[in-house]
Amino acid sequence: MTACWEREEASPVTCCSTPMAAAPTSDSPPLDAQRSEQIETALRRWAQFDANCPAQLGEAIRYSLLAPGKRLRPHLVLLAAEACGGAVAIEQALPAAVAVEMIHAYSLVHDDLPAMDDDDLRRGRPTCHKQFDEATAILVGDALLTRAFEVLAIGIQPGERAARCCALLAKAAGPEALVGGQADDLAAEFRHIGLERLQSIHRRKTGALFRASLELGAVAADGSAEQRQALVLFGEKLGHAFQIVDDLLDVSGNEANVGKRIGKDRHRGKVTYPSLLGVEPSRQRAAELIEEACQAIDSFGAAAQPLRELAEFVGRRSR
Ligand code: GRG
Repeated sequence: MTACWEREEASPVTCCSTPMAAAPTSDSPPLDAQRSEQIETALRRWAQFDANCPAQLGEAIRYSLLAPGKRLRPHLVLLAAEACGGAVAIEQALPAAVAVEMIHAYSLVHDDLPAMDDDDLRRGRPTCHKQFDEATAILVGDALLTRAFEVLAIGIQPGERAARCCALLAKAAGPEALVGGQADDLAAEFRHIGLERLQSIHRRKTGALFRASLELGAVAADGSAEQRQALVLFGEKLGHAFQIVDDLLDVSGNEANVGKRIGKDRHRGKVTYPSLLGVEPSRQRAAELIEEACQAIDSFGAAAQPLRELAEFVGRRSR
């Protein structure tokens, strides 16, 4: 079977039981320009600090946070909120979109440090520690991590909903998820691990933030328990597919497109989906996961169409 996102890009596709007008290109996520602008404006706003923040630290925070990432996670937050509560819910969820991008940006800055993945290129630019210095990059990560919770605590209303958002994002970013996944990923370098271990690492290192993005949107929009569960399942499947595609891009992606060094997984002795399963079976698995993700949100009907289109982009992305 040919997966929805493997079909001819130019031809109209029917995928995840709902027809789409035309597939966007593999380079550009199918994102609403107005919503993208809302996200950028909110990120810029929350990346302003008073005079107590040293000028160079503020500059380095903005350098990393406002760099041209795809903003998949903040869009997922807003699309989940919209699916639950319509257009009015987008405004309510905006602080959660900012918070999750801050956690993501912090994790990239720290991952790039010499003690971790030791990278010099990120989002098509020198990594934070190359552009500034190592101590600054560590502090940028610290600042983004803490600022994310300030944004949620102040920005999400009412307070009880803000507390739920803080708790779920803390869990996703903590030792049982993002941090633990990263620790196990580093420990697995130059060691053979099986598929189950690989999936456990990526469920925590990559998947947890995807899952949290969808759940944050549902909670910020006060969605029902059924809506939240469906979106969480969508997030889990999508996060899994995203990581498989990320591994595939590390084998065959274009460095200029991807904006980071290619071939690093092999260089660092990392077991990946293509190294364990092979390239074609990995592609097939990613396609199945995208289909399953779309099925998980069937009950939303047309309200979740933008989420389905974003899922398909994740399957076909080239950056
Ligand atoms: C330092 C606690 C800690 C965790 C680091 C981010 C991370 C965990 C590792 C980065 C290595 C890596 C390739 C992870 C795979 C998934 C991933 C996070 C890819 C980058 O996400 P994109 O493509 O990035 O959404 P942009 O730049 O578009 O936002």
